[in-house]
Amino acid sequence: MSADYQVHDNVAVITLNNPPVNGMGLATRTAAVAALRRAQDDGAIVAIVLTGAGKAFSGGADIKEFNSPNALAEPSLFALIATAEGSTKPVVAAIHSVCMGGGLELALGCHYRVALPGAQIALPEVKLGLLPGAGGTQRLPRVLGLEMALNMIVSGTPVLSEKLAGTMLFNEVFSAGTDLVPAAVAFAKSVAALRPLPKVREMTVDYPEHAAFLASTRATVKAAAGPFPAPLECVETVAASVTMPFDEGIKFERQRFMHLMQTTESKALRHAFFAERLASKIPDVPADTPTRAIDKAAVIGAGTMGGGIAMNFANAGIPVILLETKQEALDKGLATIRKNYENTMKKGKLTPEKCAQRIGLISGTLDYAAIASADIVVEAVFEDLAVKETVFRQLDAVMKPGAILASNTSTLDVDKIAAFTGRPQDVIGTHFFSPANVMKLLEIVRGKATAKDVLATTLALSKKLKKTGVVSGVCDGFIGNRMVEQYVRQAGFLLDEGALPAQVDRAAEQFGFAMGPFRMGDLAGNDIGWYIRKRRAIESPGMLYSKTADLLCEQGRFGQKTGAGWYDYKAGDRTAYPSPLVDDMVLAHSAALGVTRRVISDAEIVERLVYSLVNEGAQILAEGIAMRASDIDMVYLTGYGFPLYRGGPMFYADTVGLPNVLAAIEHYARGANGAAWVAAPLLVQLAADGKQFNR
Ligand code: T1G
Repeated sequence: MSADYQVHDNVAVITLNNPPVNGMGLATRTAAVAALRRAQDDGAIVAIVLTGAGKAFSGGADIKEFNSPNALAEPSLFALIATAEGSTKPVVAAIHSVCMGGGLELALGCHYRVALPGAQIALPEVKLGLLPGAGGTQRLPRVLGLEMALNMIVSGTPVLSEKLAGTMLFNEVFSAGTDLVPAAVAFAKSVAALRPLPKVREMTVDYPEHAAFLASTRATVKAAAGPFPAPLECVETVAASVTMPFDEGIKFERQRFMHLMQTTESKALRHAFFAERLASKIPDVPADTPTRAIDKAAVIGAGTMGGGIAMNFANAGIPVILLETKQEALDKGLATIRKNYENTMKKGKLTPEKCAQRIGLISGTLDYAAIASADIVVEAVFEDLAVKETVFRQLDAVMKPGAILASNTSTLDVDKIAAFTGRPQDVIGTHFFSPANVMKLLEIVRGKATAKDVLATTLALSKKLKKTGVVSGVCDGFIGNRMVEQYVRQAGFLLDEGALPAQVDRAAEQFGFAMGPFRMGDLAGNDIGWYIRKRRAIESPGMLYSKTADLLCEQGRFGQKTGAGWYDYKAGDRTAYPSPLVDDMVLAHSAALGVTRRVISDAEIVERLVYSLVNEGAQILAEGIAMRASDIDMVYLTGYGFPLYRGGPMFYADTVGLPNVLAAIEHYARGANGAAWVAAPLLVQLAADGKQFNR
């Protein structure tokens, strides 16, 4: 059943029961309406308590249902709310935990609301590109006032129930430890005879100067919303709570909600919501796989990556030992970590206590013996297999049995690294993205021998480190970097054929990338790609590249770290200034190639950059390196600055239509540098079958 029914002392207690968060799916709505009617029809019942089982009162409408007919099937959420509000017996919402979205809207339709402290109260629909679509924009302002309601709805941020005590939202917020249902039953008995039954819809919003307030809010929200339409729609619908009668406001809210449901931006946000949660599901590793305790960590290498990785552990409250080979490097690494924390504290984003606590969790050593008892060790040394071999042989010799041996390699073969040890089952790739203490993405590279509990432990650890863990198989570059190589190849060819770095970056950034390929190279360091191209020229000769990136590196223009790269930089200023020297180098290189440069449209630039990701992603999917297209989307949304409102490269390709993507790829295959365009068989097949990547 999706709604349990019990009677306590002539009070009906209805418990929403649809694990994991009592999503208001059709079955739950149907059962709840039936239970309310049953209480209504039972003469012995004097009042009704509505509550939720498990970890939530309700997490809202069942977003898994959104693209199915059930979402709009009767009884709708509206009908359920109307049944509660129209009851002739008082309905008391009893809230112990998460009460969000449609769950809060249902509670607002009840006559009374009581809660325990610590419950997360929110209308987070805006985070899904929506707005509260079951009366929330009209009822919340009536109980919290225009400003507080508007803030909650436009931000979608939860507020703890005790912070809302004393408002009209809650009639009671009980003290911690109260047994909620008996207390709610007692409250229901105390109001059972009171009439008229209080209805939020009959209240009014009192805000005399609302026009001026709403005008300034519109301007602020419009400026902050960027490409997302929902925030401004939230403002307009909440405004209706003061400018329109209730029923008209409801109609307006419904109309705007249905509009937002159809927007690509909302579909992309809903896709990302589920993709993030799906990424941690591994078909052959059951969710209840036992995990190893991770109470102590170690990191090898105190450079930029090693220091950032160590901070992740400290931020999660896990003591971590940083190992270096030279005291000077260790001291430098620890000093950088301290500076990072102190800078964060100076910005007011970290309390002095937390700053000290985190710094206190990080220690340093030059001695491998000092890390032997760590539960996990993450190697973050130079990206060279020989160097990694030395480290892993040493780790194999000293680490306690059962320790997880992880490599932060960004491209190298994790199976080869595992083979340097006598315990390949304990070896795994944990590819953090720079800056490691900031970027959410963690590519978890599963070796052939990686044990299932090691994988499960690493996935659980990624959650504890507040990372988005995405599992990749072993190949050169895993998911993200293997795709970005094709993206950067196209960027180089575009220079040879007629574009300049600033134009390519501008087109990419107008598409929504946080940073175009050349600014990205200057930030990460152009020498990293240079080194990888040299390695690949030996390992897999014949891969065609533009030579411009090599010409740039031969001049030592590695990017921000050398004060010059694709762009010029001024000391202490991270602004990328187009470089006449580089532009001349590009023009000269085209001439040396005998290429007649042509004007290239921004549209072509975007297609070639994005479809190169899509095409390689299709290949990665077909090879089983990525388990699902949405995992590839998560990699690009959380690690490569792909625009969230477009849902990731594979989702974006689905919205463009795979036949259209394929046609464009076939067009570019006939043009200059066309050899780089070999349509992935999976893409060809899906396009032919009229299917999508994210089915
Ligand atoms: N519908 C369906 N499934 C949901 C869900 C929902 N609303 N919320 C969470 N889940 C699933 C989630 O996919 C995961 O599934 C499991 O629950 C645990 O989630 C008309 C239309 C509630 C704070 O936006 O913010 O109401 O992976 O890992 O960290 O106005 O989930 O286990 O299979 O996140 O404890 C508005 C979204 C909907 C709330 C719990 N509501 N959810 O966090 O667990 S739109 C939301 C959350 C709406 C009305 C409109 C969080 C949470 P699985 P989790 P958690």
